[in-house]
Amino acid sequence: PKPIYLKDYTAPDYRFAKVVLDFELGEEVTVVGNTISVEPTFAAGGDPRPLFLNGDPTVELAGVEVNGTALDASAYVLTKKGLTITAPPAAPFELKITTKIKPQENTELEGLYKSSGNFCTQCEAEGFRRITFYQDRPDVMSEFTTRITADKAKYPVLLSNGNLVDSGDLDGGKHFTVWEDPFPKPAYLFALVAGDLGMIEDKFTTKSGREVALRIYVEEHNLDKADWAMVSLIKSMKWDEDVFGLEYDLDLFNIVAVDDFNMGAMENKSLNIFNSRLVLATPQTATDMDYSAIEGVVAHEYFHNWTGNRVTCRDWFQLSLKEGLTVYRDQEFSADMNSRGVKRIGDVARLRMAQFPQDAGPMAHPIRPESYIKMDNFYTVTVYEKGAEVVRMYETLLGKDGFRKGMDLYFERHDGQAVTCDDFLAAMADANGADLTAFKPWYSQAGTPKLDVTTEYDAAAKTFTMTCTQSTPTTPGQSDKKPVLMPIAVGLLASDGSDMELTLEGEAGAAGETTKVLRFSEASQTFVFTDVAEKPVPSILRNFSAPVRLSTDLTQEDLIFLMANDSDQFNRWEAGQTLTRALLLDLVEKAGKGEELVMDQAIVDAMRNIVNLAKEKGADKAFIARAMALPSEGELSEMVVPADPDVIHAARDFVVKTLAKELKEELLWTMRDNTSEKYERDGESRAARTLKNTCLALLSYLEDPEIDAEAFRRFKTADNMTDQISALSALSGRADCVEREEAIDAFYEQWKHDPLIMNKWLGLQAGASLPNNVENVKRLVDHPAFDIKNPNKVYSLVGGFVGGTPINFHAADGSGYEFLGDIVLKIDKLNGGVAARMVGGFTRWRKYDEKRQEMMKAQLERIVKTEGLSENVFEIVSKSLE
Ligand code: DPP
Ligand code: ZN
Repeated sequence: PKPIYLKDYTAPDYRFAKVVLDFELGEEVTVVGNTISVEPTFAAGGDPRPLFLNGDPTVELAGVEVNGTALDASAYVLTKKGLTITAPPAAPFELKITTKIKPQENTELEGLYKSSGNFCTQCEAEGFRRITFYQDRPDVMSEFTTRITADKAKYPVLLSNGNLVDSGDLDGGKHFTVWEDPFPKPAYLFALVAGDLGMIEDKFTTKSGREVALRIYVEEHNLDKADWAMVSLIKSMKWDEDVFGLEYDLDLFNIVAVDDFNMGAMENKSLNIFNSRLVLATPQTATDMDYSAIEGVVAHEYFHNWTGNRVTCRDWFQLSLKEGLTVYRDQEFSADMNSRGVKRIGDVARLRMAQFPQDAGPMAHPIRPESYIKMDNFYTVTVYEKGAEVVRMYETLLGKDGFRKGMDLYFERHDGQAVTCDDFLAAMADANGADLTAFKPWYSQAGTPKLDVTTEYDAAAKTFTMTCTQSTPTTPGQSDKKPVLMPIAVGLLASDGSDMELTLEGEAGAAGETTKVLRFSEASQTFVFTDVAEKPVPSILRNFSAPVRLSTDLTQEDLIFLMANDSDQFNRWEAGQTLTRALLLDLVEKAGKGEELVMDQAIVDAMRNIVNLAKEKGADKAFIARAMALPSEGELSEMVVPADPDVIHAARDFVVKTLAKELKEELLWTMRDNTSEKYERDGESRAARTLKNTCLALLSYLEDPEIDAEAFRRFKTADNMTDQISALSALSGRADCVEREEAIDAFYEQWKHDPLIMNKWLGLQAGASLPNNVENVKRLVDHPAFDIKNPNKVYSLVGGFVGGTPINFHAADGSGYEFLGDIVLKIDKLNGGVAARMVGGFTRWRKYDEKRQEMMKAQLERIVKTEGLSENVFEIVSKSLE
């Protein structure tokens, strides 16, 4: 397979003004008519230019006509990759392609496929070419009309993008609908659904008075589970008007939930298709985390209507233009709907856990990648989450109003266009008269920048000096890195814990400013604060103002002080993380040498203070729960070379157990004090629930039969999924827990009819730190609750195992590696995209000791040599071996 390069981009020679699709849906064969109004974009005269249409081996070509006349086979060339019309007419013409496809055999779940007996589509990034031959590239935008014909009894609901303009019954028990989408769009936003579905309906009136019908389609038996998605949709529509002035632009907005879906959801114009796990929720079946995810993703896909659909990407290298921006928008939405600080902490924790490792490994790529073999492999945490951080930095640098001005100009300039990340940067810069040249490397450089800050207080001059140094580590194919403009938000704390007013040397200070954003753009730079009355404790990188690895000269004492006093909630959490991370790394080193482990009392005390905050009136319990969570084994393994998962596990386990022992009384008290009689879903109740379950999780480390018995009681009496799964989790992590099996079996019996809950059941067992857990996981592969064709099941069981406790995936005998190697090859035969995500477990093989390296590498080599491997897996594996 050959890579495609950004530097090779050229604009298309042909424009597609209009497309009329005609689907004849069948059980054996589906026939697709595709009539395109083609217009050359080059000047008349000269040699004819070939028209290349992407295709796929699963699509059978049944006819090609130009202006109503069938083309002779000598006038086109058909290959596995597509169809080339060698010498099309020089003037606008009508091209008609007829294809035959078999959606019922489509296990890749890209293009048109079947899920639970219904037809649905997924076309991003390159799925449309699995339906018909087309210029399947986002800079070809077209007006679509779609006619769908199908059996009426089996498929009473027939949907596509835009407005319903015609429908009716046909002979032979069939019926049809015709849909027209007035907004030109790339093929990746095309969607079709045909099925037997129930629907809930609501409406929203936009601020300029358009009445929009909102419909959510689900399988009939799930009709009671769609309300939260509807509430989330309505809140999103309102928020986008209030915050960005962006209104919805059609009279109908549909969401359809399907069980078999590679991604989370898809923003097809006016017909969003969702993985059912991001739509369906009742308190009994979904956790608080599921509710938040639904809220965030419904918003995300809705927000794409402007950032993605109205303004789309010129080419797939620009993916972050829509994804980074839309993730930023959904993060802000969720922050406004919930607790802002806690949301930020969660997002940064995720960035660190998933994106930093990617940026440090063989798959490291800039948020605007330079090449790909399979675009599906670049729907990454880097493009999404780091991309969102980059968008957030504009906001931090330009201010909220400046950012809004930039957004307004972006839409003013580019509505209806397919554009690039450079266009976005230009709109931000031009709207604010700002020079953002030094910001550009964020788009082109991979790797997480390192930021070092040292400080000095001069008591006589009353100055506080910060010296900042930056460097970005070498990443594959990129050794020469430039310094990059990053905003560093800083506060200075006085000895009473209050924020000082800040004046920066050479700058007029705004009165009362207590957080300053430093514009740091050189390799090294010094910033001086003046009129600093006493030696401050600096709070650096407030709200995580840049996605970097920060190191400072803060002492343990400073960190404990910040934990207690920082007005920036993110940095209060961060101080605790920095403190415990240092302790854990120290213990990892000691454990590695076989030395005795001793707990630092200062940290026990600091943790005790955090737990005790829960007693205060108005305590932010969601924050407390967050602050109680220690850096994960995965995060720690990123910081140790070579990483020994057993040693890291032992050190972290020691710390958690010691904390549980030392704080047992406080934890028990807090758990019970936050246990409510009855389930409620308001923010306060959710926060109390999180805190209670965090306490329970810690207490379960005590291996105390009384606590196990209490967890079991909680498991049996829970009136909601959050509590039930938390109690089950507390019971299922240890082999010696007597209630373990009983609880796992009872949960299965209770919920085996619900595939989404079975995902939780599989995931929980897969990630457990039981000795030799790989054997359990192998048994579960053969369990009726598992289905290798369903992405959610694979993500839960295989993903849960690989991403769960590292001691099992990285078991010293290589059994975890062998399991992953075997199952990746099986999945790859069905769905290359899903297999590629799973094989990612091997990408960081160089981080481990020699023996593990050898075993992981052997798996990678075995996989890459396999005949018939998908391009998806080939790309990830070959890059890992480079
Ligand atoms: N549907 C995916 C998302 O919204 C890809 N666009 O991120
Ligand atoms: Zn998206």
